[in-house]
Amino acid sequence: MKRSKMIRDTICKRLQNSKCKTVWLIAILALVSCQQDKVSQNEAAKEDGLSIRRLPNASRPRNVIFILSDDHRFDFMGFTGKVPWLETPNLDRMAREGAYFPNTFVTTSLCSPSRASILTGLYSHTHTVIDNQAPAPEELIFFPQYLQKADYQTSFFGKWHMGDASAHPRPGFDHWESFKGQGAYYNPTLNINGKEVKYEDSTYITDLLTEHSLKWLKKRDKDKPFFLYLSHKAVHSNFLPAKRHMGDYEDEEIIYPPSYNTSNQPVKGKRRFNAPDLKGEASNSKPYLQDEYYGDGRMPDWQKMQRESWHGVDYMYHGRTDFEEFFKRYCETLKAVDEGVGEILEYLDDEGLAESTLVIYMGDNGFSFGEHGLIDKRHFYEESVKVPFLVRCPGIMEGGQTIGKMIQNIDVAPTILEIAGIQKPEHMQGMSIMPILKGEEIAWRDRIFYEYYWEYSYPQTPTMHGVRTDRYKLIRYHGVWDTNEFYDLKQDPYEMNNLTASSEHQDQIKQLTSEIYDWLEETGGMQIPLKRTVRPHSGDHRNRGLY
Ligand SMILES: [Ca+2]
Repeated sequence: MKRSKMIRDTICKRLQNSKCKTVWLIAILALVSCQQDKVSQNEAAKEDGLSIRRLPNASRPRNVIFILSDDHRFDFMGFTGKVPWLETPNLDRMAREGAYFPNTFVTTSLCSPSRASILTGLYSHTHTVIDNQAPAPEELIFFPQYLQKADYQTSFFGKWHMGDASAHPRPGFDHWESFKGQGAYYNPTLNINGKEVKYEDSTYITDLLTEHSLKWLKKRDKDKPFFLYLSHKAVHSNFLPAKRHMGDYEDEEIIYPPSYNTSNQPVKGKRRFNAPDLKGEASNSKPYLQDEYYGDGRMPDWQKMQRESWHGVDYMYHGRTDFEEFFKRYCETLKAVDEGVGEILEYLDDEGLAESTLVIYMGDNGFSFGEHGLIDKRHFYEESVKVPFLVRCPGIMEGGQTIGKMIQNIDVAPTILEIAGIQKPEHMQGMSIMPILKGEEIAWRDRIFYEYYWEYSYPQTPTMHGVRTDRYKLIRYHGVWDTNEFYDLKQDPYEMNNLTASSEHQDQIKQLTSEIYDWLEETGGMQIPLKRTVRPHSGDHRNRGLY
């Protein structure tokens, strides 16, 4: 109903401006006559949604290559210096020749919801993909569908991961290569345009996807612009590097985040797994005692509980994984992704396509490596919600830029459509960053909003809504008896001093709370999309194996 209402509102809005009355009359008649017929209504909406409008004065449409990695956090790149020994020469090159956006946020830090937001330009409560299992609703329009209308040749390579069950081709792509769900690092099976192909002999997925992307680029119709969506499985756990990179970082030293060592009291009766001799900043701080660090107005209890679960350092993956091993394998797994980026940039150089091709490198969500004693994503802390975002297009922008503006995954679709000369469809909730890339002064958002919805399979992290300005962050939990969080990121970049009970910040907390509700009301988010449970409690050791 909500989705139908949104599409209806969009059509009504457009009616006021449209010059093409006949088309709109047909759209109205179609809409009125099938009010009771959901299928036909969706068809009408689809027809409406797919009529593109060209931007006035658009320059020649550029080619676009969008490279998405999985669970790559924003600061694990060589040039940021975060991990001193991590080398990513090709991502560094993108930053040097293009722009780096250190304040890029996802609207929901989870694979499928974020992927759906990238592809639709919509918040999770609007596209309703809120977990990693349920398939995307059929009426969603993916932005490459508009590109096809604009005569682009389009292709998809890699991880789709909206709905676990199928790798079949999705709308918007002339050429399709994908796999089911999470896929496999070694010897994968690809669905290539509807046909399954099995690879053997230690074929490594990252290399395979890069190789096939280049093959498609070489065979493309050179008279048409192209759009390539390369969606890596890497660097999702369980991390498996390419054989040539395995062990490269074995002897390096891990630097633990200051908030790693928040508790020395494991859950009663449970063996403590990762209790290392802490190094770096963490070694100077004593472990916080449970009673001093967690509880009312301090750190939320769910955080303490999660420390000792599938997604926490004290019982990670139910005790099957060692933290240091985990950290190093992640960094090694990233190397093949970086090499693939290099091969693609090299191809563009060799073919004289660098000037006319926009290349974006992005992650679908961030990842915690021990901050707050957590691993994984889902929550609204910085390392979970921020993703790498690099963009290069020498034809339209200066290189070597670091741009601090807050951008989001919902901005990808409007941006790519603009560079293709297509006006942003009115239902899209993101904004094109093209003016920013060109150095134009425009009005831009000064805060971002966040949402995450509790999952049956990983019940450690509660439903939450949040808002972040350039200095403050408010996190509000829903459906759980726990403390909210409020941080001054300037004073407290590691988010360890919860100010939710601070008297001097109460007015600000009230104001930001009100802004969260304004956002939800304005964007149709005042209800939680509910999905059928399709899996047992896989990530929950307290209810293991139960359905
Ligand atoms: Ca992910």
